[in-house]
Amino acid sequence: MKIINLLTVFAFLLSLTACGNKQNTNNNDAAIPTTFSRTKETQNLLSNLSKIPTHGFMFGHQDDPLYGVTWEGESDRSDVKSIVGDYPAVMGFEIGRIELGGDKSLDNIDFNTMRKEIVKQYNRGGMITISWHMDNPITGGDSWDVETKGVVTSVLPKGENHEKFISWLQVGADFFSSLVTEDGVKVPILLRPWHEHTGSWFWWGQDNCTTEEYKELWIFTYNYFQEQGVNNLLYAYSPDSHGPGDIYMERYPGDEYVDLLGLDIYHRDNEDGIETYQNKLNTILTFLTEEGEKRNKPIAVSETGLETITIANWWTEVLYPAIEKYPISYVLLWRNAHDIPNHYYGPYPGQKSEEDFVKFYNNPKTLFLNDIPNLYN
Ligand code: BMA
Repeated sequence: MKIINLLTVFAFLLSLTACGNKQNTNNNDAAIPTTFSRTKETQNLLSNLSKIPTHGFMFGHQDDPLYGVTWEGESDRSDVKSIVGDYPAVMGFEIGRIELGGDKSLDNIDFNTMRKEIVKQYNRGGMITISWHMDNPITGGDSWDVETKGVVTSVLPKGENHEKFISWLQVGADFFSSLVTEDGVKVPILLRPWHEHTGSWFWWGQDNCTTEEYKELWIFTYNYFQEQGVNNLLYAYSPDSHGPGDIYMERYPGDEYVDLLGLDIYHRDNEDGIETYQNKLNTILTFLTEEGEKRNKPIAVSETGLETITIANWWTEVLYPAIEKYPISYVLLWRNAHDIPNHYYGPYPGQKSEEDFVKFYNNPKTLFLNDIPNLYN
């Protein structure tokens, strides 16, 4: 554990609150259930997420315990841990293609293995977030298949694929409900449904549905999980980096359906793109800081990274200065693929930014697994 102020941790623990059911006060929409419930641990996670920025921000990595640049499926291994001796505080998992009912995700991960790793991360005291690149229910293509328009229309009530869509959501609901520890605790998950919708590369993206349809898609999904008793989910809204303000909020489904304001933003074009990346982070995180305060919601960089980390001091000179002044609860780096050459965003032993990552880790504001207070009490 790095040296963090123990008094602050103590104050943090004292300030934890537990909440039960919450009444929904919006009476205008008949589709909204009048009450919803969350497990105690899930509600505690939400309260604790808002308090994390007092200490710094959590470090997260997608698929961290499942594989790394040169390995796959080795128990307790992690590229991040290989370098700094500690796991990321946040681990992201991807359930794309679970809807088809098969054993493996679109990234070839067995869902039973994924379930085990999710429960393990919870037992370690870490946080879990899940993304879902759902296939295109009209064409059977993947979520990037946007040639056929009207996919969202087709899955909404009255659409020709509505029943199919419900059956797909149900597979997800069953998976979330199956994330249970040996002691019977349901593992809290921060779900990021219908992410990066301000771009148009997914069938639920900007040019592929209307604002009203997008909101309906979100609210339908939320209500469906509620109705199925999935009470271990928090919901992250995570647009891509298409401008702040109006663009970010245009399709926001409403405060009652969102728990965290996220941002998916990548550093592209290597050295040439440093300024663009940092400026965008600054602009959008300034906006999110205000919105988060106004709406009483935690904020986060829900996906980021520079593919192949071509800049040796990227962690301390590019990423850190662009995010450290904002009250983000976490930053999540995208995956270290083992089967796609050069598709990695986290460090690994021998990678050129390794030393700089150790510096980043040693900064008291970057919180890894051993640095975080209990998230679930
Ligand atoms: C993308 C890429 C793909 C992957 C998808 C879902 O950003 O990493 O290779 O299939 O995420 O994990």
